[in-house]
Amino acid sequence: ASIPENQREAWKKYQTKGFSTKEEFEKDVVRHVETTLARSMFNCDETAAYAAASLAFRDRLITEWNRTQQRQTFTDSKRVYYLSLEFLMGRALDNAMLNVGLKNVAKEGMSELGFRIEDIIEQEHDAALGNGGLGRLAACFLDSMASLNYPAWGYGLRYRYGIFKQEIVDGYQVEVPDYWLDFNPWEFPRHDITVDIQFYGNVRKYQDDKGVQTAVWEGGEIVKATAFDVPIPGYSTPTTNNLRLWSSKAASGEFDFQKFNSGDYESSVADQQRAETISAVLYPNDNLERGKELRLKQQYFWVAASLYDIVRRFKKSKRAWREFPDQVAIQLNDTHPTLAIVELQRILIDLEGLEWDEAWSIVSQTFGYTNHTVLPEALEKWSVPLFQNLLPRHLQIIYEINLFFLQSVERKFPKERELLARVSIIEESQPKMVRMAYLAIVGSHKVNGVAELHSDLIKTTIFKDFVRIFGPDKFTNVTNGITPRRWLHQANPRLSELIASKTGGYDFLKDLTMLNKLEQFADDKEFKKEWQEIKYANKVRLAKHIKATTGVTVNPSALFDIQVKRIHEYKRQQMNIFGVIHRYLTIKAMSPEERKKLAPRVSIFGGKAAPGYWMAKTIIHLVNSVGAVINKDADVGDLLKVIFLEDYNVSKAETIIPASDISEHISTAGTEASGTSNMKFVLNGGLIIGTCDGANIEITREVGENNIFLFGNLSEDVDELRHAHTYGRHELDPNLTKVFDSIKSGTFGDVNSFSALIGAIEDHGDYYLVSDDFLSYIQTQDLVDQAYKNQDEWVSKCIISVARMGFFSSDRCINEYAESIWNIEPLTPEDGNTSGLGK
Ligand code: F58
Repeated sequence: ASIPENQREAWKKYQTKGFSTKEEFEKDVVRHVETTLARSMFNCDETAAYAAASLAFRDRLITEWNRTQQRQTFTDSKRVYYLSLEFLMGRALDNAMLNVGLKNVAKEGMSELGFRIEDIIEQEHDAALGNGGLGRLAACFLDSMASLNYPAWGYGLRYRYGIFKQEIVDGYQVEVPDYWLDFNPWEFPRHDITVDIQFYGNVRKYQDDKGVQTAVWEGGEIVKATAFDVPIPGYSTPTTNNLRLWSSKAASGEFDFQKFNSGDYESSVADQQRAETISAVLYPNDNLERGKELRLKQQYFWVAASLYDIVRRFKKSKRAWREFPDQVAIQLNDTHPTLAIVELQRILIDLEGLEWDEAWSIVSQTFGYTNHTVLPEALEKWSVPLFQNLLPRHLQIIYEINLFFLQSVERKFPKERELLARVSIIEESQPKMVRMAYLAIVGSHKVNGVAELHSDLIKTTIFKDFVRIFGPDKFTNVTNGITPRRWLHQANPRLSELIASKTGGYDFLKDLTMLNKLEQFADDKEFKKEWQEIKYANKVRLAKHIKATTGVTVNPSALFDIQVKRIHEYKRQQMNIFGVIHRYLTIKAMSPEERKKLAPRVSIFGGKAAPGYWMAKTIIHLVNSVGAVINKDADVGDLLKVIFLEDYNVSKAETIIPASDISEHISTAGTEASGTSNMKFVLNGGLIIGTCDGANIEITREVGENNIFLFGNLSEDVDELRHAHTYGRHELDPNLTKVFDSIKSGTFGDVNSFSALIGAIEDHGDYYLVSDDFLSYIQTQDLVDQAYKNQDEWVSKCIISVARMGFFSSDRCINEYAESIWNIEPLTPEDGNTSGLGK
């Protein structure tokens, strides 16, 4: 329904522009307090002030959002759709204020109304719809896509519960549900945009008069998907993109009235609840797949709704189907959305009547697949019987895809029987399994890893056969990046300001390679002093947080050594805490004179363990138990403190990361696909102690070997070492044995609690090579101590490192995807002047 020409003048006259001055902002805030929040004048606490300020910004964003969408529709440009089951967004208000360039306006406005902007920002609950790196990467990508003016949409699930809140009770992790939707001013419910999603049922095949076979998927159950839109503002651009999250509801509406009237109230409510369960909760596993039916249901629900939406938008353009890949690029964030490949093929052949080959050519040109792991336990597989029951038509199509694929392999490599079994999308196990990564490879035109080493590894290990089959050009690398807007400007405003003062304003936030201008100040006394002051202030801020949350006093002049990330054996937090115990034992054995020469250290840990990952929970327990002993040992005092920070999340990361002197990225070589917090820490002027793994390798190439503390075995040696552990004699490093002895003697409480952790290393082959790397780890930590003593040199290293981090902007990364995978161009108002309500 469009307004006729005659009436449009009136519309144009009152077109919303959104506030741009302090006065207009204040007016919006007061209006929202009085009307939207229905509060009487002057009855406003910090929660209400946060709500009103957010609503004022939301109004502005949605106006920009509308213009962006009109522009994209008008120019009919190719769009990219980023499909991710996780978007770890964190807080939105601060980001929105900075990206639209009105933080100062808001700050002064709020202050006139009686509030401190910092307190208002703190009111916001994180949007924590993700587990870790993969989800946060998706959030950084949204920021970059909008900041670079790409016509891009994110599609995800609107979980009612995000990643659980972690509490530490008596040293143990306790999970508390994260109900974050109580009040969320950042989403727009679109009750008019709904899609019916089908599950279960049967497939009936019949022939029409012309003998053409058609498959009809019928019966089963229908669940309704409703869209919720979250505006994504670009930094200092006219673009506000969209993140569309789907929420599930029973198709029948509130509840089944027939059942209700016939007295079956309970079961009518049960239907409703079963439908709502689909988008109820984020699965809290990080790098582990468990094959639960509800998870597959989530995947199909989200993928089917998103594809319906994408296809509907394409159809409005009235183009021929073969032009679909010129208009649409779909990126699969890991294998979780792989069903999209099957669903699009189904739409084209079953609903739109295309021939198989024509449809398949469209499908396989549309998709790109990003792999994020080589860990076998994280590769998705779904049991065929489960599939058969839930998505019978999709299973048939998968079998067809597999048949045609295997036939082509057979033609190319006629004599290689085992090859067919190895690359089959269906694994011939008991029960049979659908290998989602293989399906994703077969159905995409590009497959990429997320750091150079990782992309090489997938080509030579898990996907080796596919490189032979499809040729090497299908496989590529796009090294991850992070958005400097959130991870420098927002998290570390003072450092950002200092950099701006030396590089000619804030342009570096749009072109991060401009940081290289800092290198000339690496020996500038005045500059170094300011640099150090900022780091110190950031450490003071974290020390306050530590005091407030743990009660422990830490000295901000001590070296802050931080490892914050999901707890996982491959990430080796256990090696870190064993190193801390080693340090403790060393200090205890020293004379008071010797102790005076030591550099004081604060070892800081943070991260969640998957609720069912017992070994990870044991690591958390050990860290807390070690902290409890060391922190109250008067012998040690300030020389060593051990802190476990509860409930690590995006907003806490913004406080923690700028406060590091050294951060730990110490995964067993070849296991961490990329890592992205490594980039965040260095960008904030901290150095790294790390293994030759993931993006650490490229960080080393950029900042130089002298500015990073690398240690440990290389990925090419890992197999050999593991083999030796299993079949040879496996002698532990004597330093590690001493650490184990002290744990076993009860120094840190109940011995049995930690026996599995020690057992994994002593008796079960030390799969993650903790012992093999231990000596080199503690020796390298000693080098860190030495280096830190020379503050003058240390600060120069930090400055040089920051100056060389330009490569790791997610802007660079998104431009690479746009050029080599999506084939899309940026779109700004100059490119497409929209008539009517547009600019
Ligand atoms: C992470 N994967 C990688 N997966 O571990 C990390 O090296 C990389 O930097 C990052 O992706 C971005 O590329 C990761 O976070 C998950 O959390 C999945 C969640 C869903 C289940 C399987 C693991």
